[in-house]
Amino acid sequence: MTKPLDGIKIIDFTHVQAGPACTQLLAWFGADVIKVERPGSGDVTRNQLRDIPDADALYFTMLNSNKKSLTLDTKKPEGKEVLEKLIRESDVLVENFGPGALDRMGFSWERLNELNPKMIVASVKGFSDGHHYDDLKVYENVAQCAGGAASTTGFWDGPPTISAAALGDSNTGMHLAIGILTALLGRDKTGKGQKVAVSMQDSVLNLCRVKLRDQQRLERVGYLEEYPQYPHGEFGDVVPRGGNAGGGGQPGWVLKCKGWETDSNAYIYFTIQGHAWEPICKALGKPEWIEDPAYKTAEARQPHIFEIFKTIEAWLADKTKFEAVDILRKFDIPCAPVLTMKELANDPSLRASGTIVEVPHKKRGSYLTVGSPIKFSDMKPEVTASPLLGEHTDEVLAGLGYSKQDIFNLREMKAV
Ligand code: CAO
Repeated sequence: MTKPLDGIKIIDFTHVQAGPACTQLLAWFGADVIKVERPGSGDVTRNQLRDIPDADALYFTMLNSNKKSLTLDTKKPEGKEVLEKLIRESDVLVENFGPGALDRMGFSWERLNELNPKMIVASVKGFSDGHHYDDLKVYENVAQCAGGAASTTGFWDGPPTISAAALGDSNTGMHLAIGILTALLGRDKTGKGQKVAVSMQDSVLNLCRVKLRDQQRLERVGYLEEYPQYPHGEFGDVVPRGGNAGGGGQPGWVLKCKGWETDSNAYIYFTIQGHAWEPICKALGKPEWIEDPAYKTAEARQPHIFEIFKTIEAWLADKTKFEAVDILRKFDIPCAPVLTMKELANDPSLRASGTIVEVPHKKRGSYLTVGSPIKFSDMKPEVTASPLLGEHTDEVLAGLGYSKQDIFNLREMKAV
């Protein structure tokens, strides 16, 4: 089956997570992604947090499926020459080195554009070009702090908190993928490549959009009625941390279910959607609340929303999180069990949809990974194993016109 990105050749000069997540997505959709790695060591994640000695770590395998691996020392003149050949026949180069590293290697945007004016050059950096922090190296949690996520996550009486979701890394990679696809469409019209740049700070902030909304509301009216601080607590002049409150107009909270005393994930998320108040009362066996003026409107409920949550918890006390959701779904109440990684890994629906996939690997046996979260009617992205270090070096070099002897010589010079 042909895939939409078949024929698009991508030089994947990325490492760790932000860049690899982007190029992996493009590889699933058919692009020929050639990961360029330093001979002998490769992407640092091959060795990070290994669970099997001598086999690539899951951190690497789960972010580099469907790619080829070419080892190349791009600081050596012979390595630069190979890279230049590859650049001349590629459509996209993606990189997420520290600030200035590509320039220091001799591959500035101007030089790349000169070598191949049709090529799209896509970069991830911690901060955008020209930002007063644009010289900083950045990892996930740093970006979550710089992009507004940490100051607005967690509980009001605790410190700023990091989300487990990779808002700084994979999220930035997804933004970059959108930028690359847009630039490819643009190139169809203009025939020209361009530079696509995404910063981790900007990508986190893009996902914290509603918190910037709240900052402006707070400055105008002095309070935020959907936060737990309202109406009994105090507001300062910055958006506070709201614990597990719902982010929009629908109050919600994480509520204890049967077994919470021993199972730290025996919880559901319960949303009190305004227009679902009547079914909520029916589901909870509280029909008297439907017309009670103290409960009837969202405004009336807010001052004692935590008492309402307590009543719901009393109703949940003899129901597991799954039993509770099975009852509440019949009343059309937005809710879900708090699922653990173990439950997700074994979820039959996620296996059937290809969101959780088991991938055979030459050295590991097989590993679980998250497949494409994007589903298409005319294409099923297949996930294939991540490459071993340098697995495709000979194949890629031969494709560039290097003879067996040339390849031998490059190896002798430790350029590949
Ligand atoms: N051959 C020869 N040299 C190579 C090479 C190759 N194939 N691939 C990389 N290198 C060199 C680079 O040229 C660079 O050398 P110099 O610093 O001497 O110019 C060096 O390896 C890589 O530097 P780096 O700054 O990218 O690596 P680091 O481990 O010090 O920093 C990170 C890692 C992630 C903090 C940094 O790359 C960064 O800030 N990237 C941008 C933001 C980003 O994507 N962060 C998310 C990472 S996911 O959590």
